[in-house]
Amino acid sequence: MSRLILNRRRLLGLGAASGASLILSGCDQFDFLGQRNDPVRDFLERANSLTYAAQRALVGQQAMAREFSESEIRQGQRPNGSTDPRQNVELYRDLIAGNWQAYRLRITGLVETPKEYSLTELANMPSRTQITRHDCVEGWSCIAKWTGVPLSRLLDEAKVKPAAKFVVYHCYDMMGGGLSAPEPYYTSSDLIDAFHPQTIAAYGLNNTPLPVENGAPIRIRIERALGYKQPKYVHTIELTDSLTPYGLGQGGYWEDHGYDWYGGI
Ligand SMILES: Nc1nc2c(c(=O)[nH]1)N[C@H]1C(S)=C(S)[C@@H](COP(=O)(O)O)O[C@H]1N2
Ligand SMILES: [Mo]
Repeated sequence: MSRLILNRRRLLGLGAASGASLILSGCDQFDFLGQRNDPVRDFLERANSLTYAAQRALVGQQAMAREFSESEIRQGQRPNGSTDPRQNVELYRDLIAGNWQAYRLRITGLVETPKEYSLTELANMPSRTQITRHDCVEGWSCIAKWTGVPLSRLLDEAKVKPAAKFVVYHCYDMMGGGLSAPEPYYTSSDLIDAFHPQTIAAYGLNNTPLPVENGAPIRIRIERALGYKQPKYVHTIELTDSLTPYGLGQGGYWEDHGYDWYGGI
């Protein structure tokens, strides 16, 4: 553990004095990294310089989001934001018309082996099912049951390159329009959240195939983050070392419009 701390301090460019608050004595001390409002975690986020190796080393230390029982599912998942990209995205309309045969989930960017998966391939991989609570910043929550492939598995198959620091989730649906130019929805996470055991590429909701209104055919669940960090209609997952090239550079559609990048609960 002391080597990890040293590495992190070096990565963050901290001198011995400025890093004083990061000097920790045991593994238990790392639990704070699972608490989203912790000032040290905030500091690490702002530093935005943890490498792949350093972020992976922290994955095991992460807290799990609370899981619920079947009886706590009170209603269907309330659709919000984009609910039907068929209306303005021809490609999406065609994919549905073709019964998703042509759909591929792509893993690209800073990976050794770019990958693409059909829905059938994803459905045949080991899956994870979890009942969690979705919290939207607009002031509502829903408990729902999500089924999908652990994202860590897909990322491991693609072999994330050491230079990667962020994962960008690209979606089919277009936001804005009217007076502003349409912008595709996207969001992003660090590698800690991407490799978290509850982070899944979900194709099932409450024992049915994921409906269009909730993000068919694939949405990513990042269970310890707010609703806008749960991208629907995902077609591409891109590993990168910088969020600057995407949208307005803040790491997501809502993030570009003022929401916090971290979006933790
Ligand atoms: N592609 C895409 N993903 C999105 C959105 C969106 O508009 N488009 N809205 C976000 C917001 S703000 C919320 S609360 C949830 C809503 O998911 P739901 O429709 O399944 O409830 O999706 C998030 N992911
Ligand atoms: Mo939301």
